Amino acid sequence: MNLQLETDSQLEIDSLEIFQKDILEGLSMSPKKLSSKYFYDKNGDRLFQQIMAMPEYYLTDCELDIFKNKTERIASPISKINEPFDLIELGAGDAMKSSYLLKYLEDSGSDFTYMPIDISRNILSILNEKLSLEIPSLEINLLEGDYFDMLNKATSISKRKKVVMFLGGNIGNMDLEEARHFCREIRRRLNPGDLLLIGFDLKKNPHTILNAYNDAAGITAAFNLNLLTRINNELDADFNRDNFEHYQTYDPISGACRSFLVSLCKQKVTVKNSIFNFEENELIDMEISQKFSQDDIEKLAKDSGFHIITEIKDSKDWFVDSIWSI
Ligand code: AVI
Repeated sequence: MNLQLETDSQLEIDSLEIFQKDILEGLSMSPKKLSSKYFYDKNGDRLFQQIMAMPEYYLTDCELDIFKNKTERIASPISKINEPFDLIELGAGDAMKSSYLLKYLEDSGSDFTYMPIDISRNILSILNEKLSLEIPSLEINLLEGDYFDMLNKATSISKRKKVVMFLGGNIGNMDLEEARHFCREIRRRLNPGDLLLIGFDLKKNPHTILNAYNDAAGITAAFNLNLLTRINNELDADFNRDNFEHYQTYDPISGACRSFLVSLCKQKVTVKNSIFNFEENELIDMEISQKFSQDDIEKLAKDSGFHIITEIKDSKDWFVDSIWSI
């Protein structure tokens, strides 16, 4: 027990060091950049829950429509794996969408272990409790940590076939080069017969997309500004949130939906004894939420060594879950 606590606090120290290094490096870049992967502290998690419930934010409902109403189509290529397999979900959260697939596979007699990967121990224990009640016969192996560390662990634990899922349009929070690298890294860990299921938000009416990230209630703005508060709290910094404003763009040609914070005045900010100067109207690049065309998805699959075996869209054709094999 003590050993476990020591390991946990060492993990916290390590991740704080990485956080500090990334933030200081990002603020030294030109243009300044902060990674949206750091949006999700406790308050950020709460704000993201609010975003998912906003009328403008369609992504969650679209993918839920797929998992809830087209479960059989999602399950079809997975059910064809005629041997025991592991179903690994990257960033599983509370498995709200995947639970429909898990139930379907379990009810139809598939022999599999569900391996949710998440960095949040809290969310994994909530998920475990929820799934144990909803699908008591489901075999679950919780993997807490970084995606690739845990994927390595999963591939070393068992040599069974693998189905890897990456839902929610999270692939869009990487630029195209990072997404290619990410998919290639997954590819390296898979074998023939394994599958990868990725959720992509599709290019659509640009107003619909921009509204989803530029909501009237200002929750997305608060979600971005919360990272400044997190840096203040964890890295002894003195960002004044009132001196920054959220600015969102969408380029319908490239599909890049980007969020920035704009410095409203010339100002200095101290983070861990380093001073950063901001000009009036200087930007911090905060997040990309890339939108995809069918061609973009095909190119990404091909460039990272996969081919698409099936795709399932929601009833509005706004979001697609694409299933790939190698
Ligand atoms: C988690 N991710 C897919 C969200 C997105 O749509 O890019 C994060 C988000 N950022 C602002 N709103 C939602």
